This record gives sequence, structure tokens and C-alpha cells, in this order.
Amino acid sequence: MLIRIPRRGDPKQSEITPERVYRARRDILKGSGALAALAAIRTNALPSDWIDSKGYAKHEPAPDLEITPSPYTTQYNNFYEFGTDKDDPMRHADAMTIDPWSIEVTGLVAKPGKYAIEDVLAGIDLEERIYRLRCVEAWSAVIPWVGFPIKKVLDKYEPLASAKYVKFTTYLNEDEMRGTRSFFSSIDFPYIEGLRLDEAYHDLAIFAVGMYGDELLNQNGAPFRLVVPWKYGFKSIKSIVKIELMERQPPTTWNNSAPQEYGFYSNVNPEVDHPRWSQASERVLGSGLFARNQPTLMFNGYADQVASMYEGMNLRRNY
Ligand SMILES: Nc1nc2c(c(=O)[nH]1)N[C@H]1C(S)=C(S)[C@@H](COP(=O)(O)O)O[C@H]1N2
Ligand SMILES: [Mo]
Repeated sequence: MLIRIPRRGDPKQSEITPERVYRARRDILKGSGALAALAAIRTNALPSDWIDSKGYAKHEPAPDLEITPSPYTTQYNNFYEFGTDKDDPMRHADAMTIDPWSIEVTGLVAKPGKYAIEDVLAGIDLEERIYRLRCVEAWSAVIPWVGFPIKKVLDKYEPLASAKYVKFTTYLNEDEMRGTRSFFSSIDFPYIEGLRLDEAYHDLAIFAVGMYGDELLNQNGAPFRLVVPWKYGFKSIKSIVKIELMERQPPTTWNNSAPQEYGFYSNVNPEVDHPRWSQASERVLGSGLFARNQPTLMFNGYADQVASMYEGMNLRRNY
């Protein structure tokens, strides 16, 4: 794979742009046993060595959050391309080819093109962002992502003034993705999602390339996914191969599938129930014996940062 998460003392991403260098460093990593150390970190709740790590800007709205141990967030997933059971992504997502990976940037941008992921990431510093994740199915987790604001990528390709929305598309390969071969799937593929451009430019909206201080696993949307913490999890589209700037609101997968159940905005809102689930509270993943329910917060706890974007909007109608 091609994304390397910088650790303490490593040079910054911007200092290691050429692909050759990435690959050489990967090989060094393999030989040094560091990969085994990273794998061990994955099974711990709190990798201590990156909390104060110089390589990341630790992000503000996080300190009080208890990180969900990684086995829960890497073995209980929604990634319908690999099946609808929660352990299907863990069992089948390794079939997905993530190296090489390129991302097409298209639509209303000054610099459209199909770019290798190394080029997309070049010059962008990775940060750690510890965010709540709230699935519309009423479970939640807290995940330490490694990523960077979406705006850093968008700015690179220069959206035109006429661009008002951005659409994202997931990789699709029927040979590698067993869930996409089913005739009875509840959703169409490729998976698509979208944001209003001001939402995409919000500092909390990130592209993630890692979690728990390590590369993303395929089941979590490697090598490049969206994370929008104030919206239901289905907005955080995985394994992105296309970014399109548009004038009109793009169609989105779950809204296409069941428009009465899933809206375009999908902001976390404990006061607006899903037809089949109350959204007032959530089950916290990983609480095991002490299985815990907690009240769901407006905008998933990020109201102070994001509520102003929806001022004057009827949030019951724009669900
Ligand atoms: N391409 C794609 N992206 C997707 C999904 C999916 O099925 N396919 N599921 C979504 C849902 S419903 C959730 S809750 C989150 C889960 O992310 P995680 O498995 O990394 O926790 O991914 C979202 N992104
Ligand atoms: Mo979800």
C-alpha cells in the first residue's frame, strides 16, 4: 500500500512526495519490525505514542472522548459492497485492490484530471482527529482518524465559482466486491454521496487515510474516505475514486434507495426519528458487559461548530 502514516520524528508528508520514496520507506518499515509493532497497537484501546506525537495536530473537540477499542470498529462495519452482515467487510474487503489508486477530480474545477493518490496527498500534512461516529442504526463509536480537511484537496484543484455541491463516488469492481453482484441488493452501486460546498469546506469535514495511528484497513474504506462527524455514518463514504464539483445537489445512495428514510442532509438529530429507529439514544460499541446506551447529541455533539450552517432551515423537513 502507498500511504504511510508519519510517526514521531518522521519527516512531514510534504517532504516525501516522490512515489519512489514512499515505496522505499515502506520496505524499510517491513524489515524493521515496525509493522508488527503497529499491528500490536491496533489491538489496544489507546496507542500512547501518538497522543502527544509531534507529527499530528491534536484536534480540539476531542479530549473528553473515550476511544472505542479498535477491534470493535474494524470488525463491525457497514460496507455493503462486501455484504450486509457486520462482519462481511472484515472478512471480504481484502479482495479490493487499493494499490495503485487514483482519484478522478471532475466537474466544475479549474484543474480536472485523474490523479494518483500520491499526488492528491502530496504537500498535505496529516492530522489526528478523534471524532464520534453515529450510525443511523443507532450505534456509535469514537474513532481516532488520521486525515486532513477536505478543503485542502478541493483547493488544489480549484473549484469554479459556479460549484455549489460536491459528489463522491466509491470504487466499484464486481469481481472484488461480492456484495455488488447480488440481484437483491437494497442499494445501487457505485455508492455515491454528496455535500453542500460550505459543508465540505467546514474544518471538521475530513478525508481520512488512517485510523489508530495506522493505515486504514480495507473494511474501513482504504485508502481514502470521507468522515463528516456531525452527520449519520452513511454520509462518510468509503474508498473514494471520484470527486465531482457540481452546481446542483447530487443524488445520494441511501436517498435514492429510500427517500422517506434518508435525506440529503442526514445531520444527526435526536429529535427526528428514523421510521424504524428512534434517534434519541445510541448504543456505544465496545461497552460489552457494561453495554451502555447514551443520549444522542444534536449534530452528534458538534452543534457549536456546525449549527450556523443550517440557520433558518427546517431540520425536520431537511432530514
Ligand atoms: N462505499 C460505502 N461507504 C460507506 C458505507 C457503504 O456501505 N459503502 N456504509 C456507511 C455507513 S452506513 C457507515 S455507519 C460508515 C461506517 O464506517 P466504518 O465501518 O468505518 O465504521 O461507513 C459508511 N460508508
Ligand atoms: Mo451507518
